Amino acid sequence: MALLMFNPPGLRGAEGEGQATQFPLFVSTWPFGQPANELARKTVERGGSLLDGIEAGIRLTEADFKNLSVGIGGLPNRDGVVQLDACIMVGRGHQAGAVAAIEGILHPISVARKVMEETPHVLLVGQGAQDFAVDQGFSLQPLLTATAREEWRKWQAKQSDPKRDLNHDTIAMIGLDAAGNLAGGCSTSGLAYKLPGRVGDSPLIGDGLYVDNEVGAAGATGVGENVLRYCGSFLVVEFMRQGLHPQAACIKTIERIARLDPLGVDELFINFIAIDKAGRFGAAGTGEGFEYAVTYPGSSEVRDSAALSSRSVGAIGGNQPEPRGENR
Ligand code: SD4
Repeated sequence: MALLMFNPPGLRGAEGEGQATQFPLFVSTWPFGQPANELARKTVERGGSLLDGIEAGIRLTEADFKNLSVGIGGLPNRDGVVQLDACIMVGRGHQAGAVAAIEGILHPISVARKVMEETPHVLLVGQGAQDFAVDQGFSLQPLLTATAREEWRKWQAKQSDPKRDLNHDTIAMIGLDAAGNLAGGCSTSGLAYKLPGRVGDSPLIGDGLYVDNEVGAAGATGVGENVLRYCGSFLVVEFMRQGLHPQAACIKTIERIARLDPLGVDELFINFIAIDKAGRFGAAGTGEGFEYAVTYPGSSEVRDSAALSSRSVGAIGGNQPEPRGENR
């Protein structure tokens, strides 16, 4: 397998750039993570906790109907129903909450937080998740926008595979406060036109998100099937535990997955962000074009991630029937 091409910003990051000098630090996926980060930072500056910041930032993205892959406006499943996935995690106490395939609730990230704080459980799914949300005072509302319905109708007319190339817009956000505590959250409508009930990496602890208060935090975006078969975010954190810079840990995780997976690096379509306890940060994707947002007092910017393949971000993935190529 032909490994690997790195773009220069990625290499520079891996060699030591990417260090917050003030806190809180928030890092999230994609350029739309920047306003989410900035709201998160303001929330903490106004006296909120790190988790309050993560929740507030992700809620901003969930409420943006122009984002076709998170919250309202998210593209629906095969049957035209928007099913959302989210999780939240705090390093201190190693607590987590999540919801998957929840319908009719605008802010799954806040329901995930309620699961963490109000129940002895970690993950609620489907009808049970919705019933819990309603019990907690969340109101039900339609999430399928006219634009998303139109896209779904076009897809129905084509009867193509679940769409995996358009909406790489999941938000994963990770943060570090001045006391050295970490937290994170992740929210998505998942792959467009997925089978009803399909759950990706995003709400699964260790896959779409992982926070370890001794080491760091990581989050993922891309084709969930290619992350959750490898415990992707957990692996990033474990590589940081071994001493790697967050960006090098993201790169090494993708190399590991690309080595094992029949799809190979060009067709995995996965991306990771990471921060460590010292405030260093980085990101890597299989293809070119994955950007991430980094915000801390005095600085807020969108950065290029390292890329391991010259293919652009796009997607198709999942379990493959037969290994292809050498050593697979
Ligand atoms: C999923 N990882 O459900 C999500 C989709 C995504 O950018 O991240 N899109 O597989």
